[in-house]
Amino acid sequence: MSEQTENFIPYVRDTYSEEEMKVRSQSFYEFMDKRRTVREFSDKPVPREVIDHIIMTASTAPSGAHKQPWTFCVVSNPEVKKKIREAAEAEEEVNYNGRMSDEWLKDLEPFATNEHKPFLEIAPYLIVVFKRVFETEEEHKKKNNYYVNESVGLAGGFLLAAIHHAGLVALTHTPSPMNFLSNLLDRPANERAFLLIPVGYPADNPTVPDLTRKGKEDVIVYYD
Ligand code: IYR
Repeated sequence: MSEQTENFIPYVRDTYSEEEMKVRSQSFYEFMDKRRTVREFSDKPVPREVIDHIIMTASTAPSGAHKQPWTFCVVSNPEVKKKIREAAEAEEEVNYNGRMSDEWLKDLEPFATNEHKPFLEIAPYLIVVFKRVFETEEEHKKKNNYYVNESVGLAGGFLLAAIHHAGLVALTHTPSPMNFLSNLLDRPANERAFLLIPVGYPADNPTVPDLTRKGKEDVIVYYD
């Protein structure tokens, strides 16, 4: 065996017939198509084990040179949630009153968002996804991570799919700027906040905007 393959192991996977693949791919699509961003949460507790499973699913995402350049901070402490809400609302207040363009504000109208973020205190868990822009193994010695945004974006997608699969809901929240999260959660200098994701059960009878998704003719271009 060549040197390169010495530390390779057999890849084991589940296999399906073409017919099974068609059924599985369609039913997974239909399942994922039911995912919606929800802004109204219940405060009903969620078992921590579920959160662990969801995050470990996110952490199976591919990453540049398998550096897994992510840290998931899970906030359930009411005082910390309150501080996060206050800091996010302070930033959003500025966003909605001058920092966002008129076009941007118009584009957001269908979602009825505003600077008030009660979900940051109501949802039982806030998952704060941090990207790790580098690693420090020894003092003053930086080790590179690669394709950090792509890698953490993929992990975020896996996270949302796992939340949906567990039967919970999430809101992909990107208060900006987000550096207040590093301070409030006392994160090290190599980490930058990437996404803030409240997770939990939806409130009773939640509503979501009446959206449609692009069809396959709009998102797929085949080159046969
Ligand atoms: N960060 C703001 C504004 C906002 C921006 C986009 I683009 C959205 O899809 C939704 C909201 C907020 O969280 O309200």
